[in-house]
Amino acid sequence: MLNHPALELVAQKSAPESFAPEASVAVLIPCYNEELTIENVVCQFKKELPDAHIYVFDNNSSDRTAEKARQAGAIVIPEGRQGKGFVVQSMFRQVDADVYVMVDGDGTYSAGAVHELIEPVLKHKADMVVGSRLHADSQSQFKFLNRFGNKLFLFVLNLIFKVKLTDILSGYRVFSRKFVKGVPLFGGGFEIETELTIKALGRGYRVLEIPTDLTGRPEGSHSKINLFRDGFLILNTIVTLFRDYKPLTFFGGAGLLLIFGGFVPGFIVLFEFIKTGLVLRLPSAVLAVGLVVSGMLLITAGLILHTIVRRSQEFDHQLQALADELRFNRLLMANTDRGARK
Ligand SMILES: Nc1nc2c(ncn2[C@@H]2O[C@H](COP(=O)(O)OP(=O)(O)O)[C@@H](O)[C@H]2O)c(=O)[nH]1
Ligand SMILES: [Mg+2]
Repeated sequence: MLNHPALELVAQKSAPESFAPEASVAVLIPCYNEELTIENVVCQFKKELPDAHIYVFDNNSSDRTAEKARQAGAIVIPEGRQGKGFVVQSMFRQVDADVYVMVDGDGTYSAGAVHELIEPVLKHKADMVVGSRLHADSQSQFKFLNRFGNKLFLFVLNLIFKVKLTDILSGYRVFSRKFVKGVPLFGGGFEIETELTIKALGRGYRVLEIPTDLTGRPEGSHSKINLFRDGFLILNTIVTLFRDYKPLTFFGGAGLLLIFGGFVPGFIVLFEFIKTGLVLRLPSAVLAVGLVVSGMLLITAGLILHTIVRRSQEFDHQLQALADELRFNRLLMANTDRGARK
């Protein structure tokens, strides 16, 4: 198990969750036209986790995905809004469990690895465990462009959020109930994994990566990801969440750039003025003032937003503490009831 030192920077959430001794596990499989593989995926997870409920969220598949999943013993739930992100939003809202396993329906992840991924959540050591396909200990079959795209986004995200993650786009994850019920998600498509990772970091949840292998899809099965459209959406999500979660760095950085940009024409005008006593380049003077004033405005916006984000984080923390207390009381009452009945 890999407990990444950088991830320990992530603030620990308050009171530990108290799962019942027999914690319920839900396996969530988002699916769009996966008739070739879904049966096998459901059967393998049933074998590994015989007590778990397996949910296949079928997103308007035009093939026999739903039928095959049902035959294999999964609970099939249809989702009308097309897109993996919308499906994940529905899964998180509709399914009730203590531990949630999310995995692709294309059979590219190993069901056998699920125990290693679940353990940290069961032992209250993590709120989100990510099966990392790009870790040095993983043996993953990636297409060249996919590997390149993954590494590029990884580099940008690690730089912005000052972490050392090894995979931000993995579809194999395990979540605690607190995470699933506490994180608001808005992404509709393949940007959902990026959103899950950034919001987990930004909101102080404990994130853990465990190396997992990725195998290729079988002959005739096709990935639904569109490199350019989805790549753009993922980048857009990183930038948007950077703005929302670190406004001072985002606006402050842009503001400083403008101010330094304004120094160039500003100094030229200033030196000429010192030498000749005249402002010979009026447009340069106006440009310099414009850039510096715009930069200062951006920094001010960053400072205001930073305070708002801090305050809302405090508010969020208090809400989480309240939710923890309610959950704890509910479990206590359930245990007392059980004891009284015995
Ligand atoms: N429900 C739903 N699932 C989707 C959609 N697009 C892809 N998926 C599923 O999401 C998982 C990951 O998609 P995949 O094409 O394997 O992406 P990749 O692993 O990045 O190549 C698979 O189980 C797909 O069936 C969609 O629009 N709706
Ligand atoms: Mg896949």
